[in-house]
Amino acid sequence: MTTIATIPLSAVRATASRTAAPAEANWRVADVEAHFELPFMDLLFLAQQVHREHFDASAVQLSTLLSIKTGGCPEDCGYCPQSAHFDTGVEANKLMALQEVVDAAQAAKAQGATRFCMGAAWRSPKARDMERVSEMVREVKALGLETCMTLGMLNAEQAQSLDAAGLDYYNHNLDSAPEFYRQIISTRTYQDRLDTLANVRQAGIKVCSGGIVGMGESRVQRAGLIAQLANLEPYPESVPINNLVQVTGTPLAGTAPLDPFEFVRTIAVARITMPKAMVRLSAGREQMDDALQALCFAAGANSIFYGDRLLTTSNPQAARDRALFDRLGLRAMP
Ligand code: SAM
Ligand code: DTB
Ligand code: SF4
Repeated sequence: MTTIATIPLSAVRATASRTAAPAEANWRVADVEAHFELPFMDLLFLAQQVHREHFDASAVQLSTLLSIKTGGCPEDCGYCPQSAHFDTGVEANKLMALQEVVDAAQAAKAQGATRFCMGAAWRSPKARDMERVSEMVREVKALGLETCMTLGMLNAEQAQSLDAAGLDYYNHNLDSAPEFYRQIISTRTYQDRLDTLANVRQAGIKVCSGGIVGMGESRVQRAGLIAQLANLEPYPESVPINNLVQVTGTPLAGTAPLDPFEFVRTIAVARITMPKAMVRLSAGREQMDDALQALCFAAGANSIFYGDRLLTTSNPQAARDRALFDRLGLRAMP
């Protein structure tokens, strides 16, 4: 078994103290896996140390999600209730009106969110969509909120126009290790995802990229996902770790659930390998009890989706989250 003495602590230290654009970022999958293999308490201790070097361990960033265009997506992502390939009962809607989006953002701000993430079930935005989503960015930003969008694949020009509109973050997940990816999605490649992330980075927008666990992947494949993210140069500013929300009708419904401690390990390893990133405890929180969420925060998660809906599935009520924060002495990050 790996012990705290045998893992490459020098690598952890080097990573913990580096700046945003590390020339030395080169996590081997085996080194990441060695962290997963640590005794649970040692892994949590390491993750806490790295977390406390860069953050107030009791401050958590609050992002609210809004689905601005739901369902009818041409992609076949095996986890997703919004794919037109699967019968999940999610209706296909058109792009939401600007005022509806602004109203939702205002409500999110009133609840205490600092970032507003707008998601569309597109393969990629069409030219006619770009002006409308850019307007949404400008108006939401004018409310004093950070803005994030997730609209599918972007080319360089689209990324530049979102940057010009003032977009702060673009979310585009790698989702899984490259070796596992083709079992989950056939309509776009891993390289397509990397190209979108490069276009976003090049345009000067901050990168939000993470993945989903609990899809039947192996531990090495979870390590493979984290290594891919950590080796991006620089690694993403924001890293959502989603636990698969199983939706009836999707091919992944019925997958054996992940051991909750393995989910916590994934958070800890993300924290250790991407020390300055916001690591978001993302989808799947509604299915977790308070004690498991507390362990995720202890492992270095410092961001959540806040508000009673994710995109099409439910998320804990804001009041439940506020009560949990009170019990744990957590504070919303300003
Ligand atoms: N269509 C865009 C795309 O795929 O890039 C943006 C929206 S898509 C729903 C955003 C992300 O949500 C996916 O990359 C995936 O990581 C996550 N997601 C979707 N369905 C999920 C589920 N059932 N459980 C957990 N995460 C999910
Ligand atoms: C991310 O990594 N998770 C969010 C956000 N980015 C867009 C989406 C979770 C979706 C969960 C399934 C649903 O509600 O449809
Ligand atoms: Fe479409 Fe995004 Fe869902 Fe894939 S994850 S089916 S691209 S909405």
